[in-house]
Amino acid sequence: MQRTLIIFKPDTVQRRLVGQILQRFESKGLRIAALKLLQVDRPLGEKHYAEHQGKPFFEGLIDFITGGPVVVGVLEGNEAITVVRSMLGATNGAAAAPGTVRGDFSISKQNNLIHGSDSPESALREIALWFRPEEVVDYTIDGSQWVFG
Ligand code: DGI
Repeated sequence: MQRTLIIFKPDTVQRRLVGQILQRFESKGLRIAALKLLQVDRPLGEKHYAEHQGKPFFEGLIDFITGGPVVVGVLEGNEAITVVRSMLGATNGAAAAPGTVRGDFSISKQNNLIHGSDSPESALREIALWFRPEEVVDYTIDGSQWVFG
């Protein structure tokens, strides 16, 4: 069982697509371990995207992620990191395959709706950045043996 961080970026909230996309993750079998809506400030945005500091799109990316509230969550399941990344599709929505979240709902490189952690190390770092330990909840969903096998 693995945990991953997801962010419904400001474009998802503004376009009122949070419920529709969250539904995809739940239908896949992922369990919501944490979920909250918040306004991101620049220091938090810069920490989250620290690996992109210095790149030409960095300031625009921070303007974007702080441009309206986000919904951030932790999803848990078998190979959750890879499963979420493959459900999201390629970074550039214009190139993402149909059937993926970005392929179905985004036509932009920057406004690509959802962030998903890209490795176990990133997931640990990002979950600790966005959530206090007590905000990530351990519980069992009845019948989950039918989902996780
Ligand atoms: O892990 P991803 O979100 O798929 O992609 P990433 O970690 O390489 O980049 C983080 C975000 O930065 C991405 O979701 C959108 C933005 N980004 C990445 N490359 C570019 C970009 N934005 C612009 N405008 N141009 C880029 O080349």
